[in-house]
Amino acid sequence: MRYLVTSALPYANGKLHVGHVAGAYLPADIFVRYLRLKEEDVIYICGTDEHGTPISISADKEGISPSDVVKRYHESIKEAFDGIGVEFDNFSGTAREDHHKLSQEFFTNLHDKGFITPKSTLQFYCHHDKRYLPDRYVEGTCPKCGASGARGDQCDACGQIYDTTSLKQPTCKICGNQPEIRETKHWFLQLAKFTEQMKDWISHKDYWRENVRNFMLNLLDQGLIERSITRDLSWGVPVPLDEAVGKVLYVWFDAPIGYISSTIEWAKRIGQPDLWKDYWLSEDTQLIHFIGKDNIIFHALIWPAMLMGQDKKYCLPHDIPANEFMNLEGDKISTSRDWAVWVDEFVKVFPGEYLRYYLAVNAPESKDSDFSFKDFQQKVNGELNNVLGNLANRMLSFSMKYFEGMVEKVELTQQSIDVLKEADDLLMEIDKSYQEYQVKKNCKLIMDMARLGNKYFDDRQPWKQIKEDRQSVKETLWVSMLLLHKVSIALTPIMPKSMNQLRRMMKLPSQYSFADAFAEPCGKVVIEKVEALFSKLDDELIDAQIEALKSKSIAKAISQEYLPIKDTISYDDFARMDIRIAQVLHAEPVPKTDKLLHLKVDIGSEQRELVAGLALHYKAEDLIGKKVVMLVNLEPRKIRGILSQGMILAADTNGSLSLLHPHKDSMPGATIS
Ligand code: B3M
Ligand code: ZN
Repeated sequence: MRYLVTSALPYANGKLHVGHVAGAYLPADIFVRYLRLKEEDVIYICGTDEHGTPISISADKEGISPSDVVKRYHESIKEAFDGIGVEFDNFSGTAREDHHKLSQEFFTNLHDKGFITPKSTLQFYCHHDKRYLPDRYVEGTCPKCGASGARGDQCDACGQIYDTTSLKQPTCKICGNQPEIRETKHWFLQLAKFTEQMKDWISHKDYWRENVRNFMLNLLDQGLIERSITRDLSWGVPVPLDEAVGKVLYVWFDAPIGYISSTIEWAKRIGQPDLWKDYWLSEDTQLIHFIGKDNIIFHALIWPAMLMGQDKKYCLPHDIPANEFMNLEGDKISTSRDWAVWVDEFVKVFPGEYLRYYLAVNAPESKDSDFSFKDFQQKVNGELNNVLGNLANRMLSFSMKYFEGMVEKVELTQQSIDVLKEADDLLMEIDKSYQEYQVKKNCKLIMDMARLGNKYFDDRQPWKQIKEDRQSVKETLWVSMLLLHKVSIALTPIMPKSMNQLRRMMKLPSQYSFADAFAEPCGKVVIEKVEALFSKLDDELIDAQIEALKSKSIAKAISQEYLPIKDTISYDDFARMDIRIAQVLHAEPVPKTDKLLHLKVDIGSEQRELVAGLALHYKAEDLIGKKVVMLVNLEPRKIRGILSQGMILAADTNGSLSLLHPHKDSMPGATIS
C-alpha cells in the first residue's frame, strides 16, 4: 500500500494566511508525518496554482505580468510553509512546461473520446474594457443562494457553481460597469456521461466526511450537467485545438492535473523518472486530497470524471477530507479587507510550532472555527506550558538535581503499571484518530496523557519521598520519563521540532516509529540538559497583536474607500450650518427597522427628536447620557412617522460608524465653529 497525499494548490496571487493553513495544509502535513511514523510509503505533493483569473486580476492590479505575480508569490508561499514546517516532497507550479503538456494531453484524450464537446455560449462582455469577463472578472448576486459578492464561476457563500450568465446584477470587476452578454464558443465537459461510473464510485465511499459525501449525493440527485472548461483569456494553458485560438483551459481543469505533474517532477528530481507511475497508475495507492470546503465540487466530481475519462488507468481519490473555514476574531477572514493573520508575519513574532498546535487544537474539522489571539495565548500558556511543559520541566529538573540526570529502570508498583496502561490506551485512541484525520481530538488526548503524568507526579510527591525513599523517587522519574517519551512520539506529527527537542534533552533515539511509543527505551536514560520547552505569552504582546490586526484592516478600508475631496465652499456656506453639542436623553429602536434609532436629545435651548441610522453600530441603551455632535438646522423630515429634527455626526469608516465624542466639559447647546 502506498499513500499519495496532496493539499489544494494555493493560488500564487497572495500570501498565505492562517485560514489556508488550517484548512488544507497543516492537516495534510500532520497526516503525512503520522504515516511516516507508521513506516508507511507516502509522498506529499503540492505546488502553486498559477493560472486563472485570480492571477491575471492580481497582475492587472499591480501593473505587472502574470508570470511576475506567480514568481513573487510562489516564493513567498514556499517560505511561509518552511516557517511552519509544512514539508512537501515536491512543491511545483502549474505554469511549468511539463504541466502545460500534460494538461493538453488530458484535454485531447477526453476530446477524442467525445467527453468534451464545443458549443456556442453566452458570456459577459465589457464594452468599456473590450473583453470577455470570465470568472472573477465579474461579480454579482448568486443565482442559487442570493448572496452578494458571488463570482462568475462560484459563490463563496454556498459553494455552488452555475452558468455564469445566470449571475444576477453583474458588474465588471475592472471598471464597475454592467457587462453585456455576447456569444462565444467554448468547450464543455460532458459530466452526465460519467453518471453511472460516478454513482458506483461514490457508493463505496461511506467512510467519507459527511460534508463531502452529502455534497456529492446531492449533485448526483440533481443530475450532472455539462461544464464549460475553456475561457477567453490570454493567461493559462492554450486549448490544444486549431479552432480555439485565444482560448485557454479553465483553471479548475488544469489545476488538479498539477498533482500529477508535480509528482512527475518529483520523480525526475530524485533520479527515478518512472517512479510517479507507482503512485498514480497503481491500484495499490490511496490518493488523499486535503482541501477546504469550497473546493469540494472540483475534487469530488469534476476531477474524478477527468481521471475516469483518460486512457491511462489513473487511481481515483480514495478520500477527500474537506475542512470547514476558520474565522478570525469572530469575523470572516478577508484578504481584501486585510482581516487576516499572515503566516510570514506571525512567525516573526511567535514560534511556528505554537501556530501548528493552535491550528490543530482549533481545527475547523466538522464546523467553522475561530482564530482568536486571546484563545491562542490561553492554549499556549494553559496547555503547552502549564500541562506539557510543566511535566517535562519537573521530571527533567528533578532528575538533574537528585540523580545527576540518570533515570533508571526499576521495579514498578501497581500504581505505575496502571498509569502506563492508561497511557497506552490513550495511545491506541490517538493512533486511530490520526487515521481519521482528527487532529483536534488528538491534541486533547495528548494533553490528557500529560495531565495523567502531572497527576501521577503530584500523587507520589517525590519532593517529600526524596528524604525517605529514594527508590520510590526513581520509580516516579522512570515512569514520568516513559510518559514523556510516549507524548513525544504521539505529538510528533503536530509539533515535530519541539518533540525533537524534548527527546534530545532526554537523549532518546532521534529515529523512532509510532510503535516505539508502546515500548521502553532500554534500561536507562541520561538527561543532558534542561531547557524550557515552551515559554508563556504575556498580555502585552497579545494585546499588541490584536491592536495591529485591527488598525491594519482599518487602514486598508480607508485606503480602499478613499473618496475625493468635495468642491470648495465659501465661509458663508459653512457658517450657515448650525452645529451644536447635544446630549442624548432617550433612545430606542424604531420598530420594524434594523438600522434606525429614535432619539430624544437636549440641545441646551430645547429638546429635539430625531431618527438616526445608528442601530447597527450602537445599542440604544448605550447612547443614553452620551454627548454627541449634531447639525441642528437641517430641514426637518418625517422618517417612519417621526419628525426628525437634525442629524447626529459620526465618522464613517467603510460603512462602520463611530460617533464623535465632544470633550466632557462641553455643555449641551454649545456651538461648534
Ligand atoms: N487554487 C483554489 C483555492 O485556493 C485552488 C485550489 C486548486 S487545487 C487543484 O481555493
Ligand atoms: Zn469593464
